[in-house]
Amino acid sequence: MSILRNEIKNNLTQLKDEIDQIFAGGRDTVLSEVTVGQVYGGMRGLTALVCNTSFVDPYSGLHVGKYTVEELADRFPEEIFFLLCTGKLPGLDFLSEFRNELNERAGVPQYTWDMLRVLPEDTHPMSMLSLGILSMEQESVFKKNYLKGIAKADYWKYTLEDALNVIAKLPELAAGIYRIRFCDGKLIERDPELDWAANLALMLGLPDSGNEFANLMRLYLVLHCDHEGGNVSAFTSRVVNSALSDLYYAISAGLNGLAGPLHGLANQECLRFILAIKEKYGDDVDESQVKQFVLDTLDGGKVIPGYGHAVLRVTDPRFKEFMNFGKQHCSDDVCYQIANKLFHVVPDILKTYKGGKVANPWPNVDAASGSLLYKYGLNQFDYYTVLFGVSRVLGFCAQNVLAQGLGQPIIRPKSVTNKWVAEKLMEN
Ligand code: AMX
Repeated sequence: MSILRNEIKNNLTQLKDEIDQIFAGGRDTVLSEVTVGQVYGGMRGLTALVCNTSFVDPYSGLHVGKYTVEELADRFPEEIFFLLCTGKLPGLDFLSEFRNELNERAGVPQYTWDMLRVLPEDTHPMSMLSLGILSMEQESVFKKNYLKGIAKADYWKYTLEDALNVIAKLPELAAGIYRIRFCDGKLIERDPELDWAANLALMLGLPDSGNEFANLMRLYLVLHCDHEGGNVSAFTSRVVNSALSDLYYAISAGLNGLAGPLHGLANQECLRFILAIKEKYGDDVDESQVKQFVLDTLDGGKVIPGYGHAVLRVTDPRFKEFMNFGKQHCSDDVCYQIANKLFHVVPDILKTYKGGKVANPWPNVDAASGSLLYKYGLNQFDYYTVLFGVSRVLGFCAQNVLAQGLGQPIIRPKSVTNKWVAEKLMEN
C-alpha cells in the first residue's frame, strides 16, 4: 500500500507544519467561548475540535478535503478514502493497487459468521454490524504491536493496517448480515475483479440490470463517507481511539452512535413517511394531498423526517445528488416522485412552523436515499443504517489514522456540577 502510505506521510508532515505555525501564532488565542446554554445543550456551536478530513459549511454543505460533494459524486469510495486520509485525490495507478490490497486482506473469519448466526432472529442489523467488527478485535495489528512495544510516531501505521483490514472485510460483512438477517442465509462470494461498492451490491444479491444498483451503491458510499469531527458517531469513534483502544473498538463504538434515531437511523423514518403517504393517497397522490399529510403530521406533534439539520442551512447537496440520480434512472418511480413533491411543499411549511423556530427548513441527505434503495429492491428499512455505517467507517478510519499520526492525546474535556455553574453565575 505504498502510494496511500506515502501520501498519508506527506499529509501528516504538512498538517504538523501547519499546527507548528498555528502554535507559533498564539497557542493561547481564544477560539470560542462557551455559554451556560451550550454546556447544557449538547455543546452545540462550541468550537472545540479539529478535524482535517472534512468540514461542513452551513451554506455549501460537506467538503471532503478541498472538494464539494458535487465535485466528488462520480468518484469511487476508494478514492474518497484516499482523499480523506491524504487531502488529495489519487492518481490513476491507485485504484488497482488498492483493489489488490483489499483482495489480500478480504475474508471475514468463520467465527464472526458463527457468532452472527446464533444471535436472536430479530437482532437489529446495526447491532450485528457493530458486533461483527468487535468480534474481529483480537486480530488488531495495532494491539499486537502495541503490546510488543512500538514508537508513538508509528501508531498511525498500525492503525492504518487495522483500517485496511476492516475496509477490506466490510462489504462482505455487511452483505452477509443482510443475507443472514433477511434472506436464506446463504452468502454470496465476492468478486476480486470488482470495486468496493460493486462488490457490496453483488453480495447483497439483489437483481441489478445495467449495474444501476451498483452505481447507486457507489454514490451512496461516497455521499455518507464523513461529516467532520463533532457528529455523534465520528466523535465517539475518535474518543474511544484516543484512549488507544484499537480501531475495532473505535469503529464498533462509532457505529453504536450511528444507530440512534436522531443520527443514522433517520433515513429509514423518511421512507416510512413516504410509504405512509403512498398508502393513504395511492400512486397518483398530488401536491395538495402531500401538503395535507405534512400538516397533519406536524399537528400530531411529530417532526417531518429528512428535513432540518443541526449545522446545514440550505438544501443538503447530498440530497440533490440523490435526486439527480433518481431523475436520471427512475423518475417514474412513485416513491421518488413523492420525495420530490415533499421537497416542493415541506420547506415553505417549515419556514413558518412554530413561529419560524425551525432553523433549517430544507431537506437533509436522508430525505432522498431511502426511496432510491427501495426502488432497487432493498425494502428492509432496518438495514439502511448499515449502508450508512459501511460508508462512514471510511471517515472513522481516516480521522483516527490522522489523529494518531499527529500524536493527538487522550480526549478528556472537563465536566462540572450544577453547583459549580450556579456559583460561577453568582460571581458574574
Ligand atoms: N419537523 C418539525 N419540526 C422540526 C423539524 C422538522 N423536520 N426540524 C426541526 N424542528 C423543530 C425542532 O423539533 C425544534 O422544536 P422544539 O424546540 O419545540 O423542540 C425546533 O424546530 C428547532 O430545532 P432546530 O434547531 O431547527 O433543529 P435541531 O438542530 O435541534 O435538530 C434535527 C436537528 C435534524 C434533529 C431536526 O431538524 C429533526 O428532528 N429533523 C427530523 C429528523 C431528521 O431528518 N434527522 C436526520 C438528521 C441528519 C442525520 O444525522 N442523518
